[in-house]
Amino acid sequence: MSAAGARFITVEGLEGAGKSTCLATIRDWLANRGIDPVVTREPGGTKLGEAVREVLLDHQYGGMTADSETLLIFAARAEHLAEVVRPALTAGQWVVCDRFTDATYAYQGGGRELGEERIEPLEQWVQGRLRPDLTLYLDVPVRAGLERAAARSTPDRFESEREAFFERARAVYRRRCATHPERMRLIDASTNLAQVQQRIEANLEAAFGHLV
Ligand code: Z5A
Repeated sequence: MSAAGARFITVEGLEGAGKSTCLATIRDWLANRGIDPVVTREPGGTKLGEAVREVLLDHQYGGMTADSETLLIFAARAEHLAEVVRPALTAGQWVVCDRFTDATYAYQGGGRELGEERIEPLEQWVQGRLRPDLTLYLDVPVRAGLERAAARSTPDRFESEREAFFERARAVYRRRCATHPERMRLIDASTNLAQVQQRIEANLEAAFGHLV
């Protein structure tokens, strides 16, 4: 598992929640303490993972079943853990990941209505006991997030889903923050960027301030 001191941080949120800003804030906070983390993403982070990501986001595969989608995500995750995440943690490097398994619970479990009982065994199989040390979930009302995301780029296969899909995903994220208080923090991301940034820094300080 991780060498003493190395930590695994994940960032979650619906479209337009502001994950990119959050990742930059985490990187700066760590850099100010002399830590240069591995910053990575899911799906992705490896050659195979990036290829799977392209398939997942491509409208061409719009008819994919929820089962196929979930299995592809976990295949990419297995590769990502083996090639990137576990080696870094073992070597004592911090890892910051844009989305991880909470996204599968939210999007496939909630959005696609697979339910968590389909995802739990895969999580166990692929991750064993590995869980993030801290997960920052940026919470934003669905419509506000979609408006922010739409202003940025053409919608991909997920971004083209109906609002009800994202409402279900948001409900799962919020519920998981309540049921996993040891590692998940809900951050109100509906306000201006400076305020969101302050909340992120406060959470990092509370979780790791005593370590770094
Ligand atoms: N997916 C899945 O289904 N299951 C899984 O297990 C995993 C993933 C791991 C790709 O992920 C898709 O994969 C994703 C779920 C699925 N679905 N989609 N779409 P992704 O992480 O690449 O997807 P994304 O949600 O599109 O992420 P993003 O574009 O990288 O980041 P973001 O959080 O959506 O937003 P942002 O780029 O940081 O911000 C968006 C815009 O809003 C930008 O112009 C900002 O300047 C603006 N913004 C951000 N915060 C604020 C505030 N506070 N005020 C005002 N404006 C703001």
